[in-house]
Amino acid sequence: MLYRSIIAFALISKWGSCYEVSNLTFPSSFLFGAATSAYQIEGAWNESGKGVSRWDYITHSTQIVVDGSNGDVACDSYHKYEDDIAILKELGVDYYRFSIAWTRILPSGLTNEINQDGVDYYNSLIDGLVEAGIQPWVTMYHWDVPQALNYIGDFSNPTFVDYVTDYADLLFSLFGDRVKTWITFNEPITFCAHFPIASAALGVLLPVGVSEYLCSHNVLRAHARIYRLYQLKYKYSQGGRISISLSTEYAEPASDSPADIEAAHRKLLFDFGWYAYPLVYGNYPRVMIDTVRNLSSIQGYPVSRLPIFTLTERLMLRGAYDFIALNHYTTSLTADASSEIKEASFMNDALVEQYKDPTWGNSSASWLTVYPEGFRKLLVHIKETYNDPEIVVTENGFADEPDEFNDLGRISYIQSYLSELLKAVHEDGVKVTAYTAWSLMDNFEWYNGFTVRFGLYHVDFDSSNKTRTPKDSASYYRNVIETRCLVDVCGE
Ligand code: PNW
Repeated sequence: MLYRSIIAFALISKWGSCYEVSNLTFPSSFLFGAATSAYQIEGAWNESGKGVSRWDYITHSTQIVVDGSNGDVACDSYHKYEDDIAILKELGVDYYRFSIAWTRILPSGLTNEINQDGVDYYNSLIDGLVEAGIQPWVTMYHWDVPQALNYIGDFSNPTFVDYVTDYADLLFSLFGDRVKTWITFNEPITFCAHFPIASAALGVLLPVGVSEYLCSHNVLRAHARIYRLYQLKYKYSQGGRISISLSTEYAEPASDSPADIEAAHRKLLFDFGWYAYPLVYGNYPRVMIDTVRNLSSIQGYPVSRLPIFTLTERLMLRGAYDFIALNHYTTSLTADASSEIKEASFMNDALVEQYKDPTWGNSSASWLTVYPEGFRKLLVHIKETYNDPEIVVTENGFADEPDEFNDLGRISYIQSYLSELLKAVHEDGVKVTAYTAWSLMDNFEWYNGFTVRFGLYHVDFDSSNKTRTPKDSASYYRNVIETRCLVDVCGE
């Protein structure tokens, strides 16, 4: 009780005004989890037969990570996974969402050579979780493409669809007896539409405006293949469920003008609908097809830069999900910018201008501003646009500075975002069934290296033990899971 009052007081003093937290409760069937990904935590980058991934290569051969760091050791979870299971138990989560490093199972990316040490590692982790009463939720691909496949163009190369389907088939056969929730890909918008810009720093000049769409097209084709493969070969005996984690910001109209309202809606269809529409309706959103076709023609391309699905692909895609998996962190104000045509790129094609509201709270990551109301609005948008699906939040979290143990910003973020989730469930009837905190512990934050932290647990990267210590947010989250309530006392 004392602890709760301290938090409430601290929030008031830090932000001046206090967000009113809901006193609704989480249904008993609602699941709570925490997430990580392989490259961000495992370390052991070249141990026990592991092959080289894109991220091993990027961090070793460029200056692109702000602090010059890499994931060579990170949290050393390859050796310390038992510590990870211990803190998951301490948190009381229902499940752990982690990813499998493709190159730890298949060093070259192809199934000609299976690395038994890698298989043993994930078996130990999965068995340990099951023994602890924690469901293993597995992401197959969280950005660490085998470098050998990166050389042949990764998702831009349609052959990639075959390779990743073979990899998925192997994962189902190895782990599907115990893994019942699968995520094929983590955030294609990030690795298809944001990485081409990063690739420029590597000297790889992808055809921007084309490559984002090609990549996503092949990711969707691969996802559908993997989903159908599971249905035919494994679903009956294993009984699991599959989705693809889609990251999206909420697009809040910058003004009440019809043009801005339409622009914000268009942006949601470009960001989330790009993937959700094919899965729910079997094709890209109409506005995307029309806009990219028109722009392509004005820009002198012979055909639309947005590829076309075959009829078979559309049939395979439609319904290829068992729930909607949503990664959500933040919101941007969105204004119409259709009067000016810029150079071809996915980012420009939505014909919007986006920026942040200065009244929103900040985090240590410039892109992550705090606007919990946007979360509820996004959930309602998904319910209304995509046939009232089951929604599983596969990531949500807050960035702060290294070594903040008294992490009030994170507590406030989790509290307010979960509060909006509760309102969406109880007042708007959105079927959200699970929430995943990003991240279980501090880890390698991609281009931000170790300068920005997302963990509920602190990791002492200077110690050889990589000691995990709960931050105050871990205690808060544990309390929420235990009481199913965000405040001192909840109503019915
Ligand atoms: C996710 N955005 O990436 C990733 O899945 C994680 O690996 C990562 O550590 C985490 O979020 C925190 O960054 C995102 O710009 C990157 O909205 C950018 C955005 C969202 C998610």
